Amino acid sequence: SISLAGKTYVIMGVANKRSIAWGIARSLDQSGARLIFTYAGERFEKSVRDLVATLDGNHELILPCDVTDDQSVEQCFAAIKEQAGSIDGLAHCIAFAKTEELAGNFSDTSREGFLLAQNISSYSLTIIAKHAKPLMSEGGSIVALTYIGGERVMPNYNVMGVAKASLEMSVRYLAADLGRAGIRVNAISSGPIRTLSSKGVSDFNSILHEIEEKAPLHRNTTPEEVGDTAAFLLSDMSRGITGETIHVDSGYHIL
Ligand code: 0WD
Repeated sequence: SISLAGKTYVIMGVANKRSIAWGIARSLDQSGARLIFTYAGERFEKSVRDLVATLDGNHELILPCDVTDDQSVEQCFAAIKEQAGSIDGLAHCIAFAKTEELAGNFSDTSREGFLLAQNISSYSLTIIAKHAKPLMSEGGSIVALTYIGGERVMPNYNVMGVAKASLEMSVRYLAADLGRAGIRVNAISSGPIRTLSSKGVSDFNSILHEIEEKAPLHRNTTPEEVGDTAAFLLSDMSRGITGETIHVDSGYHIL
């Protein structure tokens, strides 16, 4: 694996051991990086702390960060600055939509549900980038997670597909904005993976089955595969890449 010894990264969005953020955490931990974790609310604190204790490295900074709350984000990054000084990058692995809007007719999407999905799943990247920027004075790398439902219509992905389209465009505008500061911003478009969040997508099993049937590699994506690509994007190996969306999806997107 890539060596990330001496580097510090913030990982946002570990909910449990199935989280894609956890796959990223394991890859970065194996590469020798120092990690800082953020979780959404109190109910996730214990499970995140217990999981982090199982990693090889000693990662002590584990902080709350509710991305719907400007003050929470500001306080989180102030604490990171105080306790870690600078960081080399960040992984944004956060999304949310109401379960009832991940099924049925897209035209039934409520205003509130639409705005909630955009707020947590897309706008959050921008406010995080704003607060992370001063901590990356030597340059850095930001990675966000997206899904092909943000490029093409996929069954039941609905309001989240629109939020992912917005997230992917935010990646490009942020890349253009932060490039002068030596900060790169990229997305990983992951194939479907069974997690807490994906459980909310109606008929998720058929989506997994379709990948096995049709994707060039005829198997589903693992969190480790996404983790290793994130390690690459967060490392200097990818120094020429910004504003990009890399598909880690067994090749499904070419079909
Ligand atoms: O098939 C999949 N699972 C795919 C997921 C395919 C392609 C992309 N993705 C994306 C998701 O859309 C998301 O952006 O990967 C990212 C991570 O999702 P996941 O690993 O599938 O889901 P999960 O394990 O439920 O993690 C989602 C996180 C949780 O972590 P924390 O530790 O923060 O609780 O998003 C968090 C949620 O709690 N989250 C929030 N974090 C901060 N503030 C908020 C919030 N207000 N709301 C939800």
